[in-house]
Amino acid sequence: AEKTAAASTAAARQGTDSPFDVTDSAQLKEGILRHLTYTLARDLKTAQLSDWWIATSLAVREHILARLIDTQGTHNDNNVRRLYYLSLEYLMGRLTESNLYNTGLNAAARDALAGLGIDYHKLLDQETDMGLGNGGLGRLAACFLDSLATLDYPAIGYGIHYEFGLFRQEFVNGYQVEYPDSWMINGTPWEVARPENRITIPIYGRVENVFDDRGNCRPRWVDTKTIVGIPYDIPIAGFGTKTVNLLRLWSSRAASEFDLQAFNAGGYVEAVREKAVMETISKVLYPNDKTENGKELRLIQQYFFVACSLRDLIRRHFRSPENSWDNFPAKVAIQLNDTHPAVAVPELMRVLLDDENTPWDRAWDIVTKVFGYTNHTLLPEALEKWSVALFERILPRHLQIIYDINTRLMQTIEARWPGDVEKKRACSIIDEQGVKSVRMAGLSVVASHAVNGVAALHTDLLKKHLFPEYDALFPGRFQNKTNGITPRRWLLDCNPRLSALITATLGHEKWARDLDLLRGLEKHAGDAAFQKEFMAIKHANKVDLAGLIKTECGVEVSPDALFDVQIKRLHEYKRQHLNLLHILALYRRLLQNPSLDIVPRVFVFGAKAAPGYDLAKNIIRAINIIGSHINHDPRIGGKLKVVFLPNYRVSLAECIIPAADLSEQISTAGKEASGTGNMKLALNGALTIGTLDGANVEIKEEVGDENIFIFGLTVEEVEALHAKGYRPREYYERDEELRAIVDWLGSNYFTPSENGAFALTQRSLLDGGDPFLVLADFRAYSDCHARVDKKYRDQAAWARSAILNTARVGKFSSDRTIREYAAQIWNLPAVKVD
Ligand code: B1N
Repeated sequence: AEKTAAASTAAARQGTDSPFDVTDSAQLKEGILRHLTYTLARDLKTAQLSDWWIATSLAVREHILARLIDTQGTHNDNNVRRLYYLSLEYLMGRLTESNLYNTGLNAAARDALAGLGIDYHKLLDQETDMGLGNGGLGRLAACFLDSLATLDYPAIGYGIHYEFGLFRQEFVNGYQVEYPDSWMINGTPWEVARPENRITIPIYGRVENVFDDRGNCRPRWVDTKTIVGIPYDIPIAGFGTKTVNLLRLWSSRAASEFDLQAFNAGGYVEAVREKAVMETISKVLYPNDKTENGKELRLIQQYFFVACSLRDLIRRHFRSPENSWDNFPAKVAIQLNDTHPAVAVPELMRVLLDDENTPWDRAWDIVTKVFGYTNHTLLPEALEKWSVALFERILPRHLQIIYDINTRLMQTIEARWPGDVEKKRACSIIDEQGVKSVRMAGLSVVASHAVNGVAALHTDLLKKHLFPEYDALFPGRFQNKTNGITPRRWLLDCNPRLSALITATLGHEKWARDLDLLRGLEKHAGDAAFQKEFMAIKHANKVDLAGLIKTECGVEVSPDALFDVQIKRLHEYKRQHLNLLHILALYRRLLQNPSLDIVPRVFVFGAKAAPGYDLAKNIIRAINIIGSHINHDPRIGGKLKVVFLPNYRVSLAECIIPAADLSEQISTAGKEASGTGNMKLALNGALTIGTLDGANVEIKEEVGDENIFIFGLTVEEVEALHAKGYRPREYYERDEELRAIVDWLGSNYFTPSENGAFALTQRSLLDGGDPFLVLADFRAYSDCHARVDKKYRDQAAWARSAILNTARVGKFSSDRTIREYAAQIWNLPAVKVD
């Protein structure tokens, strides 16, 4: 996107305010050239754009690393309390642009590059997304890191340095095809390897009972194999502050001693094979969003990064001579991002009990003081369970400890509800039904002093349906922390035109650190001139997106049409197929009445399906094939276009979101824990069409009923319908149009040479029982879209609502979310770095 003059001025102003030690573009230019020559060994004539990207990143990195050293020095010298965020996923996206904005060096970099004859946007486009996450959960972790640094909270993120992030998606004949994501192929200028901080951890083996010098029988974990973790550090620079925190990602290696042993035994080939197995651990991110498959490698990944991280943070703690286990809970807060890192609980217990000889009660007291747990979903298929047999083979000592935790838990339950077997069954960490397994959610709740949901509705349902017994047992432990998004990446960086208008209108750019200040735009919402400017910016963003659609999909779309956007993982509960049914209905209405007057629409989809999720993949194919059919039908005069942008990812979201008119948030009520795309789209002036689900409920409260399109069954109505017995065929038979389009979908009309191409999707709606109530909500959804259509024709009314969306969603800044975690869960003071 071309930057407007106003945006450049704003950027220039930021440049002068930079808290970093770079003063001007000349200094930056010198750094870029120095790295090009002395780091990359390139001369100006042969340097490729990717070389310039690396050189530019390294030139900026110097200043960030200087601040990183200052920040860590301040934190260490003052022995501050720190947050350690454990997450199996970090969906960082590109780093260069956000680092330029956060350091205030973007204007200087733009100038420096212009002086070198390099196109700034093309240079930034060289960067492959750091896509080490599946979706909302991983992106939330990335937004949290940005807010933690911006608000000067001492924090370290820990995770895995996956060699391959989430797969790259292409479409072939409408089918999703997956390719490995070689995100490091162009280089990784933002990370620093720290082999000197490597950590060695045991795995497998067995537990032996040995007698200590007092005759006590003590368990000892023996005959283990060894994994080495090498940390890679990524600096996290706050916006408009000197704080630079750390994201530390572990890469797995084999231990060299191990090689040698096997080698001496004559097993050279065997040793090399084992080495490869160890290096497999950090190879690839599991691409499943919400289906746990119980794979051994996944449990090893979880244990590997958690064990390395705990040893690392314990080492940090004991680096200060005044520290001991006594003040460990005063200095350490650990947050579990879902149950994926929950092995941290038995691992910290093991360290305390076995390595440190701590008595059980004291060890448990320390554990329950440091851990907090965030739950991100109620979907039963996402709740992690590990078979006891698998757990025992990989982590025999940890399994014993889990049993010991459970025995004490059962005693607590017995004391509270004497003789109540049902309560014991509900609360037990060991699931005895079917294959005996360890329930990681139960383990996480019991071991944490705070458990939180990610939106008000989700937290209520968590207490009411998932954990009612735990809620009764541990009053006050459950809290809500409504998700948020960083306003830096999701407005300032991705939408420079709108950012410039906001800055010019408010007269300052403080809004990027205090998003509630956007309320200052409210008074301009009814102003015709302001509305025109706001809509002109939306239009310009749509022109840009139309260009991208043309290159990516080969489809011509008009920026004057309504851009109707659904971007998120493909999942049955998110109901992309409800959107598809509406598209089919509009198409059919147009075929039956070609002069039908509807607002021209461009339907934009972006979504990856888990590789083994057949229904999700079938829905993708249906949208692709039906979309292409509609796009090529001359009878409808271009009134409908359907595009599915391939390889949806953070950097693509940054192009789509500023150009969206309408935001589709249409999950079955009660199923989407929060959603965060809903927040990003509203912030950029899209109106939401959505159900009363997740954070939509709170978005409605903020923007007001007139500025959002709410439809469909509520949670209570969904529960009642299921209770009385839901029969999708009743809706199908009662509604002529619905019946026609569902039949149409099941016919071979769109795939004349192929029968039953979309049978999977069609069947899920009828014989499959339509578990997510697509047919029940269809009519309300379709009627709601008629209201959207009507409003869009009144451009002044639409503009007013769009402006009010931007003005009123300040609550959804991740800065607010992080302040709440810091105050109510982590008890974490901010620390200014001078
Ligand atoms: O976490 C996001 C929420 O905004 C979304 O509503 C929620 O769906 C998402 C297993 C998950 N919940 N659970 C997962 C991801 C990977 C995996 O292996 C589960 N993701 C969410 C942020 O709170």
